[in-house]
Amino acid sequence: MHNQKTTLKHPSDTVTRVEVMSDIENNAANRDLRFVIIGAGMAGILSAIKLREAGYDDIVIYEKADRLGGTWRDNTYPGLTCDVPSHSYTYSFEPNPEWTRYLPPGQEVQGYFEGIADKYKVCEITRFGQEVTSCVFDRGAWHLETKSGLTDRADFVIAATGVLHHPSYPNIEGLDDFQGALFHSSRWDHSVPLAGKRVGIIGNGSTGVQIVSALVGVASKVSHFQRTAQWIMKVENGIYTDEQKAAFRGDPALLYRMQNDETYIANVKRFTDAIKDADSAEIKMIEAAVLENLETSVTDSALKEKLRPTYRAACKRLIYSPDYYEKIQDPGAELVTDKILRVEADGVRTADGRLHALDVLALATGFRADQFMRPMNVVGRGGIRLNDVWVRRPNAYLAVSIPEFPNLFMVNGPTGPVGNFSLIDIAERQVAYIVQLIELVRSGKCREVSVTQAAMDAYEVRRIKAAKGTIFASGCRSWYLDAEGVPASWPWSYDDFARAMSAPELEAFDLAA
Ligand code: NA7
Repeated sequence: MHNQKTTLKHPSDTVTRVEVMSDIENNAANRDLRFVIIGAGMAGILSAIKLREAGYDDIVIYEKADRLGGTWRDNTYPGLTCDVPSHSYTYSFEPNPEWTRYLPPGQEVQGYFEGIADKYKVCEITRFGQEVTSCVFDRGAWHLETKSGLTDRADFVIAATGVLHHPSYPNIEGLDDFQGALFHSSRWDHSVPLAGKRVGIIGNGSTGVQIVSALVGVASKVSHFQRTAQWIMKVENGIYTDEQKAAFRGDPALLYRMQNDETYIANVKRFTDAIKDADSAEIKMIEAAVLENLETSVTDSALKEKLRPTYRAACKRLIYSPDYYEKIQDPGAELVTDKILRVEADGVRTADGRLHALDVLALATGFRADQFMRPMNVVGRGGIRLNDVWVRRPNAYLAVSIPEFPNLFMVNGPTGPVGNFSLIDIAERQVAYIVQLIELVRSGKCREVSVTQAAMDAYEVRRIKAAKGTIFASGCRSWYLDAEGVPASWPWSYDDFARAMSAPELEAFDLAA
């Protein structure tokens, strides 16, 4: 091991990069590195597959639940649908000819991940029912402890703990007084009957909208409590016929084209370019399409006004729905926009004095998107605590690395791209980047790798400045915003992200011996 800093100038400096790679190939001495991956959702499964592919075999995944799947395991609410087209919501190396619809039902996505985990024998290296509570860096290694008291040591930790993972419960008076069934949308209680019942749903993000669409016609009455009108884009969710699926199965080139749909990719790029400019034609097009649909689909003028958003489209995450406007006009549905005063034994009392009598109340109130791997106690070099580092806002260099937390990387960590596109693609790029950083240790270039404080600070200054100019900061409340109202999502384009992830700029990293 040596102490010298590697001087790779830029990701496009291919000559130097080739040298790094051949160093790695020539140096097989350091292959007994141990890896802990935290979380067996989409990103954890991916990390395990890619680490093995890179030649590492001492890997364990700690998963707090008894099943893999992450968000697709936790969310089982009626109507659950991924808002990314199914063929784009796959690992690039595992296309799936069996998707039944343009936008996949949640259960199918869960099934997809279970199938991949089986194929790549991911469960064999997963310890289920093990919640990591503590992760402390000491004398060159990470020391982990789980809730049940299991301890472990690792050279590298990959936190694949998800973004929308910790339910956000609303601060509404009287929730405990409700005598009916009450649960968060991501903790749906399937033992509670819904047919013929009066169901209330608080929240109209993607989740609330999907639940309402699914329950109208099942419940005797659906009361949808809306605090802020949403931009809801009509997207038909067509089925793939047996003939189409057979064609996908029999023609890998066709399946590849489905997976890499040029129109969809172009739309994602246009969209991510547009978020940098609230006056872009793209955002105006989205607004025009949504408002036209509102105009033509909703007949009652009072309801139309209640549904009309008063801020810019894409400020909050855009909602896709084939039928929400139709469903909310059903005689069995009511959009309630009066402020919620409190929850009482029999239902929800609104500011107009009305009691909305309910048997079931679902809280589709979103997630605490600023938690990431917390509440885990994560302690880096010299006893530095992640909770203290993140006291103002969670952050990480390019969403991946934190100063003084060597050999710990995040997938879908803070400030990464989250938006109306596939997080799988984002995670694949991040994992490829992380594997390149790990290779620096395997090749003997260093023992510890983490971003320098200077690079982190410069990144944050640049990021926050850019973030304040994005559509996300154009005047709405959303889970994209941190406690100071600064958007936490990647503020640049998709291409910028792909470029940043193509190879680490080694000058930004502290490569310690
Ligand atoms: P979101 O998009 O965070 O939506 C949460 C919803 O809950 C939103 O409509 C909020 O209203 C509403 N909310 C939150 N707290 C309250 C209180 N106290 N009173 C009334 N209404 C409240 O969560 P989702 O689960 O729908 O979607 C999360 C992501 O999952 C989504 O973006 C996709 O990526 C998949 P607000 O708009 O803040 O007025």
